[in-house]
Amino acid sequence: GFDSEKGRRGALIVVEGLDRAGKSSQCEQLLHNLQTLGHQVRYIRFPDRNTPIGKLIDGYLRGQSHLDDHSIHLLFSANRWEVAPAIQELIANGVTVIVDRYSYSGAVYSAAKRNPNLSIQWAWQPEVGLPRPDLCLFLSISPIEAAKRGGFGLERYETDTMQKRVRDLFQSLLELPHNDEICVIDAGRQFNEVAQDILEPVLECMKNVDSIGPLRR
Ligand code: DGP
Ligand code: NA
Ligand code: NA
Repeated sequence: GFDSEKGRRGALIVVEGLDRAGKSSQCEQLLHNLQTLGHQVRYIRFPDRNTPIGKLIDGYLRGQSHLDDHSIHLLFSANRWEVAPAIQELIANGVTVIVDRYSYSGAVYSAAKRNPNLSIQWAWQPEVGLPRPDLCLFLSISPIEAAKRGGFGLERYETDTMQKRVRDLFQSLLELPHNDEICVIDAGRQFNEVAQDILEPVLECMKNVDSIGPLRR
């Protein structure tokens, strides 16, 4: 890494967005770009389907099991909590961590079910105390552009109704005044343009990291 990075912690960079916004490909590209610049960096994604909790989530998403809305919600959150100590350690050791989906997806996808006993406020509570991202990049894509990218897969949330609700809920989160660490990226453009628009705020953020705090209410 750079001499100037010695002793500095890594940054926690979250990438969020709708299904088909290109999150995973852009995360891989960002990983590559940062490594090429000599930074220490890791890429992780949620849900992490490889842990015992992740396997329950995977079965649910594929429609192989049915779980109460609260129950699956808490499993998604537990899946983040089980990885949280490793994230803290990487960051403390100067490694920047790129995270593909995090607490915003957690709150929004569950609230989109419109279960009257599962508000977005309720959904946010189990996230409180997780490592707080230094920067959240929200990859925004219009429904028209999303439709051009081809049909949905077979997983549980990949329906027009669900995606429309998710879009509206993400939008309402973006409008909250304290969410100033969120950077909206127009992901409907050429891949390389989007990648460049992601890299700039990430490098800026990495220059300015300070002590990491917990997620707030
Ligand atoms: P992905 O592997 O990124 O395509 O995510 C799988 C699906 O799970 C996707 O439709 C978004 C959804 N999802 C991701 N995280 C959460 C979460 O914490 N809670 C809920 N309810 N859904 C989530
Ligand atoms: Na997906
Ligand atoms: Na993805």
